[in-house]
Amino acid sequence: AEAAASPAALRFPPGFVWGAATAAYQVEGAAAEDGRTPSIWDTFSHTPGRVLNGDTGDIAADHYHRYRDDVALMRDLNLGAYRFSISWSRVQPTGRGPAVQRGLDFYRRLVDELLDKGVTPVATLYHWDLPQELEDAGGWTVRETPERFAEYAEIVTRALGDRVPYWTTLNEPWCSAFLGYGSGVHAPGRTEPESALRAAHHLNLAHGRAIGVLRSVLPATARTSITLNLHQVRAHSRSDADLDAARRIDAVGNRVFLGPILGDGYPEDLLADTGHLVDWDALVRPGDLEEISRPIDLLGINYYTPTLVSDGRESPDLPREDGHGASDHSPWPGSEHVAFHLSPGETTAMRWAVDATGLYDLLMRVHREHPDVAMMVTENGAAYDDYISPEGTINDPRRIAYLRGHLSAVHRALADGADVRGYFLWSLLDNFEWSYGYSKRFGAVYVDFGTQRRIPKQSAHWYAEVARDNVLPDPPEEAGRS
Ligand code: GBH
Repeated sequence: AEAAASPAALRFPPGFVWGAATAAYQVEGAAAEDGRTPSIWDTFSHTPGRVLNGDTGDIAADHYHRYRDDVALMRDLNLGAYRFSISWSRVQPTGRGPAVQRGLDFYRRLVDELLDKGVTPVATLYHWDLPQELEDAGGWTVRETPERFAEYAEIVTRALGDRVPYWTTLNEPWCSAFLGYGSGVHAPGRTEPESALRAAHHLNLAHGRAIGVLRSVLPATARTSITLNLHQVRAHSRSDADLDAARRIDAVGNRVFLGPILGDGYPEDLLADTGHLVDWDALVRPGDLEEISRPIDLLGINYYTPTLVSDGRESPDLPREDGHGASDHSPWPGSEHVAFHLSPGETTAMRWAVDATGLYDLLMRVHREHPDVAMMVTENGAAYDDYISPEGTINDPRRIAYLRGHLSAVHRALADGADVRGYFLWSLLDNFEWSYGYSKRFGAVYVDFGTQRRIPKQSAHWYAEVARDNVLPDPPEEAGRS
């Protein structure tokens, strides 16, 4: 087969999970319904100047009211799984105490609907929307928050744990800690290097404590995980200075989470790079590392673009950090003397370079360093300037090419031994893209935010065939059939 004249269609392993993902604040809307109170993202988006065009998640894609239609769409698109997140302040408006049943009921109905349509629910407990009351009490910089998170995890898993087979504690704690408390381009918009590092540790602790809760509440068959936005860090040259810049970003971008979660503790070089900013000995208490390293069943990985760095300070060819509000504050505490570069190749509407080798390299790196860790690609996708054609279709060949390239990278990693269990396209729907508001469309399904009408893009139809056949077909030019 390896000597075939034209590239063979790429078949995925039996049982490979094909899904699409969203997050509560990005799609639900219904911001003040059924007892929900503001999260840090409600406060942030309602603060002038924080989000492009003053957009908020008040209505978003109105998924809270349209989940039935959206699940029907998932079934029509042959999705095997739906990754969604739960809004903490919908379930526990103050972040403390008993649950609001009306809030929990939304997720009960959603899960019922998914199971009824044969779509596997994959739940994330926290995708960045901390109850504002907990932020007012110190947010992720204080040790109370991991305690509250463990209680919240218990409420949610007691309510839904018998019917949801996959659970993720946190989505991208790097963003919560370093964009939320470091560069301030995400909620709560704080720019305090020490707080960012404290937040990172407390997010790790929240994860570990929640894993303890999940393991005691959930049936043995349930799979637990955390999702990280691992950075595929590349040095701009082989100079010692540039290689060390890559090491520094790998430390505060990746190993700050991978180390403690996978049982190796905080890396020595991270402690050395950041020791002048935070007192690690006081921050990390006895027993913390044991909690954080509780075994997980899967490591979720979100990947969009590689991270190209050199030693230096100026990053002239990149948009200033991640977000609309350009920040003078670094999301890389202790590693400020690093310049970021645009990787070669074409870019998406986010001005992120399209480079699927980054995904391959990332999966293989985790596989090499932790051969026993099973992985799931929990987000991958691209924003483009989609528009409705006169025929009423949305033709997005560049998104199809992006998905094809990245899925071949996953296939190649599988062939080279990486244990990848599934793939979730970001996103099912166009949605509230954080500090970019509604200006960036990541959806496989187009959303007209005026009417809330959904129109599957060409990429959605393409992905539906991949999911149905468990095969990545040849590209049209090389398919050998006209
Ligand atoms: C994910 O975040 C989110 O989980 C999802 O909600 C979001 O909609 C989606 O991706 C698309 O953005 O600070 O210099 O490292 C991805 C967030 C974006 C964070 C790229 C790191 C790089 C800029 N990542 N960003 S930098």
